[in-house]
Amino acid sequence: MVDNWEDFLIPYKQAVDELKVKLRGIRGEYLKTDGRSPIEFVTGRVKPVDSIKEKMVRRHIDEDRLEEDMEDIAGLRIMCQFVEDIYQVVDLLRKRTDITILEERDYVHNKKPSGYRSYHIIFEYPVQMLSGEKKILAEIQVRTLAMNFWATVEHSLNYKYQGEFPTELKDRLQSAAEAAFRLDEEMSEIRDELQETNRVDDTHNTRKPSD
Ligand code: 0O2
Repeated sequence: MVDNWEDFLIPYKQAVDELKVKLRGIRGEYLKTDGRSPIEFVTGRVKPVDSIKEKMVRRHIDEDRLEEDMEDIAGLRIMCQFVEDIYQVVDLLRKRTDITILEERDYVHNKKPSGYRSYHIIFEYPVQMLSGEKKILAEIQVRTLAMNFWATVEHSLNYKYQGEFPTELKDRLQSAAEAAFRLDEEMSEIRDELQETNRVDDTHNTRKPSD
């Protein structure tokens, strides 16, 4: 049983705070070296106690098994401009030595029935406590700005409808999710074309007049 929720959540809060700094640091480093970053912005939160309790009921998680069975008490989100950036960020996370990835769920190319898309990474993270090292479970969701827009709005509507959307609304949300994904694809194509144009221009500009 959890005697004191505030105490129970201390390592999770520590992990979220540390990881926000680290991930924002990567963005800064990218901007300095490449002029652009696959990470647009980072958010993080500790799951509110009410949501933990609600999820314990929904997923039949025993309070004694919370640390092992609830993976997203500490949650980070990384927002990217392009779908390709998501995979660049995932690769980067795979190489880090301060996190141990336990599971990856690619809901970007395997969307959920609701239409939801994101790349989820479940990992173990060591937090240095007064009592010594404590390994906690945490989740990072990596998504585009368009995926984040859809998920944010859908989540707030979900709250209102308690997950029981009328069929028509469910269908419209699914097609809105597809529209968001088409927007992502279109933006990637525009970027590719611009890069190709710049590449051709550069080639012409570097040719000597006699060429
Ligand atoms: P919150 O409030 O964001 O913390 P389950 O929750 O059972 O569906 P599971 O297997 O625990 O899913 O993990 P999954 O599906 O990999 O990730 C669950 C989290 O992904 C959710 O956390 C949401 O953050 C997000 N998510 C998954 N599906 C949807 C969706 O259809 N719409 C939106 N907006 N977000 C989704 P929580 O704890 O449910 O909620």
